[in-house]
Order: sequence, then C-alpha cells, then structure tokens
Amino acid sequence: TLSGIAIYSTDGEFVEPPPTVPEPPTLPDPTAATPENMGSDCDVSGLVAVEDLAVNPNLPDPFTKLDGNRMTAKSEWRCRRQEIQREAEAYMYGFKPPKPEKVTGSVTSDTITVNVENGGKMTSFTAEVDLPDGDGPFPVLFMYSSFAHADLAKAEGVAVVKYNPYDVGAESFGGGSRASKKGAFYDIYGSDSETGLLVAWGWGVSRLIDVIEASDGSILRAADTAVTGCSRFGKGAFIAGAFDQRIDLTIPFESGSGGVPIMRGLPGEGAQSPGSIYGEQYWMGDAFKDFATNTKVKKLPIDTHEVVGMVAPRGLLILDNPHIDNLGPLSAHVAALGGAEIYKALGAEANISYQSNVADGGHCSARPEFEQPLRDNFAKFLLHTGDVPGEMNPHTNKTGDLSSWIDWTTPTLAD
Ligand code: MCU
Repeated sequence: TLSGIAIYSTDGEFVEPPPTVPEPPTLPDPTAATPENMGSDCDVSGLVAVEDLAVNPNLPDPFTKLDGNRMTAKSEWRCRRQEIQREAEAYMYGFKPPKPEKVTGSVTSDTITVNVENGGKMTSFTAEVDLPDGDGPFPVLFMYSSFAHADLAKAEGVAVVKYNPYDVGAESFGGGSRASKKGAFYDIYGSDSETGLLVAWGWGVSRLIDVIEASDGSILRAADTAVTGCSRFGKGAFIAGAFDQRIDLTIPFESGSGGVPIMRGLPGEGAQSPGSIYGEQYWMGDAFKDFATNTKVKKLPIDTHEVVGMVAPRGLLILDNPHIDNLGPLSAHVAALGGAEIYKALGAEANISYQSNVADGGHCSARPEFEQPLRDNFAKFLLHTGDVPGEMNPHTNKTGDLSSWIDWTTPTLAD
C-alpha cells in the first residue's frame, strides 16, 4: 500500500499521497478458478480506499455489488462472493495466497505430513490422524488442537485430524509478534506478511486437504471434510471454512470477537472490543488497524454476516455460549441471522444452523444440546446418510434482532 509515503513534486511542493487501495495478490494463473476458491478468476475491482470509506452503523447489504448494482440472479453469487472475500482480506484478515507452487506429503493412519515449496522457500508441518473403528476411507474433521465432542465424531464414523495451528502461525508465547510473524505460513510468505493468524491457520488446513487429495484415498476422503475449533480456534475454524470452498462443514465453537459475531455489535454488548482483538494477538491482518476502535469499526464495508455468507451454500453449524458476554453471543446470533439471509437467497437455508440454547456456561465444554445437531450435520455433510434441515436455536436471553441492524431486504434471485 502507499499510505504514509509523502510525495513531493519536482519543485518541492508537497503532493497529497494517493489514497490507500488494498491490492489483491498476484495469482499464478488469474484465469484459473480453483476448487479452494471458485471465484479466484473473477475480476474484482472497485475496492474502496480506506480513507474514502463511509461510516455505516448498519450491516452492509451483502447483495449490492462493488459496481453499485444489486444482484438479481444466483449465478452472480460466485463473483459477488469473491468481492466479499477480497474485502474481507483487504480490510480485516489479510490476503490468503493461492495454492503454493508445490505441496507434497503423505497420509498414514496416524500422521499427515505436509511439505510446501514456494518462491524458493520451504516449510513443513504435520497433523495427527485418529481413525474411527471400521473400514475407511473416512470423512475428516480437522480439529484445531481439541474439541469437546471429538469422541462423538469418531463414534459417528468421522476421522479426527488434530491440527496444531501454532505450527503454522505462532502466537506471542510461541515467539511471534505482529512485527515478526512466525510459523510455517510465515516461513513461506515472510515474517512481515500482513496476513493475520486466522487466515494463516486456515491456509494450513487447505494444505492438509491438498495432501489428502493427492494421496491414494485409501485412508481419508478429501471430498468430505469439516473443520472445528473453540474460542480463538473457533475464530480460526470459521475463517478456514469461509476461505476454502472444499470444506463441506464449518463448525465454529464459541468463536467470540474476531470470529462469528458482527464487529459492529461488539461494543454494544460489552464483548471483547475490536481494539482488543487486534492487539491481543495478530489474529486479524495488519489492515484491521484502521478499524480497530468502536467508532472506526463502523467504516468496514462488510461485516461478518457476509463472512458467514462466504460459507454458503456449504454446511455451517455455529455452536455458541450465551452465558459469557465477552464472547458477544448476541452479535454472533445477528451474524448468523444476517448470513442466513444469504443462504436463503441462494436457496440453501437448510444448510445453516445456530445453537446457543445451552445450560452449561463453561467455555468450550461438551454439552448434551450440541450432540444431535452434530450428528445431523455429520450425517448430512460428511456421511451422506441424512438430510435434516438446519435449525436456528438461540438462547432466549441472547436472541438477536436482525431488523434493527439492516436497512436492506433479501432479494428473490433468479435461478
Ligand atoms: C474467545 O477466544 C479468546 C478470546 O478472544 C481471548 O480474549 C482470550 O484471551 O482467549 C479466548 C480463548 O481462545 O480461550 C481459549
């Protein structure tokens, strides 16, 4: 970006620097859409310079394209989604690079090894495979570190792949910092990459999928994948699923600020603030610094209801906790409701679920209320043995009101 560079004309007069316009990464082959990002060939122009963004206290209209026209057909979603992705990258999370030049590795019944080469740099990381009983190949649940219901997944016939996100992007206690980012992602893209941890961690999941895809398919099924994590890893699981369209089911668990909850709602319910999520760790990209106050966050041209929409029409099961205000449970429900309007417009309303109607307030704990939704979602999106429609089931004390946040209506889109 060009911000902060003072430019002088030849006679020494100060010339206003051009506005900061975020630039998408250069793609190896801009005409090739990939299964990971099916809109990567869309021409996204018209991202607004940070200085020119207007304050909008409401949730932006997901259906208005960057050219100012509203969507009229479902077929426009592919490239509209790409616009949302580029905005999400440019203002919130940092850019996710396309698949590296070379990804190799191996899948065994206990380990996945990933080796990456790109631009003359190399790195590698591993993940632990935990297979259920019976004969494979099995669908896969990528689990960021741990998951209270991992045993349920295995009992349903889903392999659990335990991934340590800190191998791919280290937090401060692992020696990383915003000024000197650390981990496998940053080995390749540089310790000064402007991309935050949430996208870096998601990139790691994408590379695990690459390796499963390239394997002989006898152990794990690349075509049936899910991702979950809780708390900071709930933020990560949400972003992994939003940014890789190969992932069939995304399960953010008590993700809190920086995850599912609408950014604009955080201050009002006393949740972790935009400033705090920017400062605590480098979860968000460097670009989020321009939005990291309760006032500036209203200048974001998107909000997380549209990141929810990036998952559409794929499976999304949001597991939340209404008993901890710091997590922003009202804001999470509003994001789910706003995102569900995108699912509706695409005819995929049955694929999104929200469950926070739970008794136990313990952060990241196993809960009986989560068991049936998990079984139904595994059956529908991973095992192909069921088709139960998604359900929105917020706790009565933390039920959001979407109408107070929007000034747009959901269009009927042509097929
Ligand atoms: C809810 O996720 C985070 C939260 O954003 C942080 O402020 C806190 O320090 O850690 C939470 C977490 O990851 O807990 C395991």
